Amino acid sequence: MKNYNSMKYDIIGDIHGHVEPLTQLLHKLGYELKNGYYQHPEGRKVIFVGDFIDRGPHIRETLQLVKAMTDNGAAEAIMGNHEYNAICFHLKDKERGGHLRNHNFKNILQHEETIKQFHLHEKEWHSWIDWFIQLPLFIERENFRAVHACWDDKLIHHLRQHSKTGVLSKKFIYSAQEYGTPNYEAVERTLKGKEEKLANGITFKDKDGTIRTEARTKWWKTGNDCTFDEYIFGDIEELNGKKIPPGTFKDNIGYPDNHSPVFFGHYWLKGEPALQSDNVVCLDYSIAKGGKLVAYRYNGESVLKFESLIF
Ligand SMILES: [Mn+2]
Repeated sequence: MKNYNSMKYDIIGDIHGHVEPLTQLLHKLGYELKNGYYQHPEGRKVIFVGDFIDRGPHIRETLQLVKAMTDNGAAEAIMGNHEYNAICFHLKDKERGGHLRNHNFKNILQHEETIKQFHLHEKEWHSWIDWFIQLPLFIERENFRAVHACWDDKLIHHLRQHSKTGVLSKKFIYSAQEYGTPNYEAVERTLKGKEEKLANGITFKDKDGTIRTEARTKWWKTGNDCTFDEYIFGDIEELNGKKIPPGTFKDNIGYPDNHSPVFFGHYWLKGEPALQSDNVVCLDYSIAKGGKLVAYRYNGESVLKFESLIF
C-alpha cells in the first residue's frame, strides 16, 4: 500500500479531447513520456477530474494517454458528466426500450465528436464504456478532495454508503435514472453541480431564450450577503448587481473554511485562472471553447496558493 499522505499531486481540469494542450501541460509540469506513458521523475501523480470526451479533435488519443497513466500508477481519473452521459447513452433501458439516455438530437449533438471519432472503432469504444464505469465519482485523501463538479458532504456520504470507493455499480446507475430519487440527486449534483430555484419568483432568459426559474449556483458559497451574479453561473443581465434577498438560501452552508481543499472542473470558466477561495479551486477554463487547460500543483497544503495554478 502506498503512503498517499506523502504523495504529491497535479490535478488537471476538463480535457474534452484536446490532447495537444494536455501533452504541453504535462511537459510544463515536468512529466516525460517514457515506456509509453507520461510519468514524473519525482513520482508525482496526476488526478484527472473527468470530461475526457466530446467536443475536441483527439478524444481517442486523450483516453489512451490518460489510461496509460492510470494503468501505470502515474495518474488517477474521476468520472465527469460526459463519461456518465456516454455510459447512459450506451446502456439499454430494459423496461421502456431504447437507452438510459435518449438518442434525441440534443444528446446526439453533444456526443457527436465522440461518435464520429469512434465510428471505425466501435468495439474499442465499448471497452471505453467499461473503463468509464469503473471510474470513481470522487477521491478523498487525508488532506484533499477531488470531484468533477460538486462536493456536498451529504451527497458524497450517500454515494459512499453504496460504494466506499465512489465507483458506481451498474445496478446503481440504473436506479439513479429515476428523477428526484436520492440516487439520482447524488449522481446529478456531484457530476453536474447544483441548480437552485430563484427567490421571489425571479426568472431570467437563458442563452436559448428559454425562461428559467432555476440557476446553476456556486455551491461552495452560501448565497448570503452577495449579489445574484456573485452566486450564479453565467452572465444574466437582468440579475447583475442585484442583491440576493436575505434568507433566500438559508439552508446553504457552502463549503466550510475548515474543510480540506477541494479540486473540481466542469464550469467552463473564462478569463484568467484564479482560486475560488483558500480551499476551493475550479480547474476548468474552457479548453474546448478556446480557453486554457489548467492544473494545480498540490503539495499537501491546507491553504491553496494562486502560484500553484499552472497553465
Ligand atoms: Mn463537465
